[in-house]
Amino acid sequence: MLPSHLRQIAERFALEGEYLSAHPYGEGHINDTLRVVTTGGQYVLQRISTAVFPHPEQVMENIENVIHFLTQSILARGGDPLRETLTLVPLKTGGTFFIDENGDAWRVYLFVKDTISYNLPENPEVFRAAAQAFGAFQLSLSDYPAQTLYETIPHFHDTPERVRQLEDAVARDVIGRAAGVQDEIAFVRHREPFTHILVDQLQRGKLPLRVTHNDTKLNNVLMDKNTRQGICVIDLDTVMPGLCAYDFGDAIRFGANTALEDEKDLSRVTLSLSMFAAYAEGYLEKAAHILNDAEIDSLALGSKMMTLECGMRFLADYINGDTYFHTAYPEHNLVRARNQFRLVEHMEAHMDEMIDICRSAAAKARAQDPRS
Ligand code: ADP
Ligand code: GN1
Ligand code: MG
Repeated sequence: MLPSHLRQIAERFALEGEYLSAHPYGEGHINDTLRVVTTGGQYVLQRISTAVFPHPEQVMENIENVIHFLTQSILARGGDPLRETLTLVPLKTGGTFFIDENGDAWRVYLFVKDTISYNLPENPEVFRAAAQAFGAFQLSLSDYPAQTLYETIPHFHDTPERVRQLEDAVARDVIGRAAGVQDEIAFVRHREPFTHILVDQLQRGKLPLRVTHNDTKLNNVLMDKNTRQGICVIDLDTVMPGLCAYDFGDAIRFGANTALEDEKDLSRVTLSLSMFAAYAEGYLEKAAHILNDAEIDSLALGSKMMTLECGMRFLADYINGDTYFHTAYPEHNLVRARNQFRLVEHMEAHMDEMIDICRSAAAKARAQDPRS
């Protein structure tokens, strides 16, 4: 439930002009997002979910520092930071967020105008443009001191830990839903050994820890309305140390699915290899020069890993009584989980092709100058 005094909340921030309106905006599953219009401009007002992010002050400190770092690199290349990264609007009393009487945190960003965010890429070119934006984001943050970032959600993409969380949900079975989802639980248990592959390679030093976004779904990049280029990577709450396979994989999970992630008709859920190739080419065009060969081969595995992991997170949330993701109806999380598991099966059938596509795209990108 949104509070009725949105105007008072918005007016605590240094907005230009007089407050006119605030309306729910976007399709995010975690925060509450509102578009605020004043006589002087437009803003995004967000309530950060403190159930998801128990330390909003750490989330905000990460974001302030990452935005500052990105701003320097955007200015160095002659870009426009007001359009190419998020801009926090301070409180009139200073600081970038406040905690309300319920313990919820609020913040305001400038609204990046003349942009669109997609929930399904309308063609491979849109997806390639998103990939270039996320690849450039990865590249820009490659010199960021990763150890200075807070882990805003510990073990966020630690997939074996996500299996344990699912098993814990099944064991507690708080609202008696586990009996009805035995096939889905078995699907995950059968793949438990696979969930260790990336974290093992990280532990053995084959895959380096990088600063990653960790939530690279298509609607977390704003595209220019006219040029359809990806201009601004948003939703920076989960920027923290991670693997490039997480960022690549999560983007594929969402955007190379031929259906929305909550499509009920599973016959519509397949992996689009042309979307996959467009994303691999766009991402690697920007990032191939900083990735090692093991990382290139981890991208296809990461796609399956993120899809399986997201499916088990939806399933665990369904069993837990829908306490984490926003849902629109009682079976919503189960529908999402089944959808993700179907996509996993398609990825398993095409894994060799996915790996080959990434290798070819990396070879092509490495033969070119990354600045061209
Ligand atoms: P969530 O964590 O809930 O996904 P987001 O930060 O991704 O929240 O915001 C939800 C949606 O709001 C985005 O997908 C995007 O469409 C829109 N949005 C967020 N920030 C901005 C912004 N600064 N300018 C324009 N649109 C934005
Ligand atoms: C959430 O915040 P949003 O809607 O961009 C979630 C992601 C999931 C995604 C599934 C902090 O992303 O991890 O992959 O839903 N974000 C968080 O759609 O848990
Ligand atoms: Mg989002």
